[in-house]
Amino acid sequence: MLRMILAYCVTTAVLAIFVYMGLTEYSLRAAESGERVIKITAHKFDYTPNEIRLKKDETVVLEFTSSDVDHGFNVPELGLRADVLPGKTTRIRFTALKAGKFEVHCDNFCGVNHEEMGGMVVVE
Ligand SMILES: [Cu+2]
Repeated sequence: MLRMILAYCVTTAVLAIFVYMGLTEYSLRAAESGERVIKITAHKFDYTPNEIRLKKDETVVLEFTSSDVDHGFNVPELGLRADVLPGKTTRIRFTALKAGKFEVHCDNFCGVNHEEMGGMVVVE
């Protein structure tokens, strides 16, 4: 029994180290490659920032989080979508392949003004 508990603890610790190394590696790679990280916070019923400006063909890392309830971030014309959840950071590596102004809308029902929750992605 004691052996099983010990084996379980060792396995958990090893997995935790691998996960930690994976996350560190990811952050370092993003920083080394010089990719711009854009942090977006969703809250009832808006995004901060509400407008994101990108350059065409620029690869960025979008970091989403919510300060209250579950939201979505959906830009159908760019094929970009994320679940934006409280207490969790969602990262998406994204390259805008066309220029223009693209509407963002929340696609996870988040309350009375959900239908009005939106933003803009401007690709120059
Ligand atoms: Cu919402």
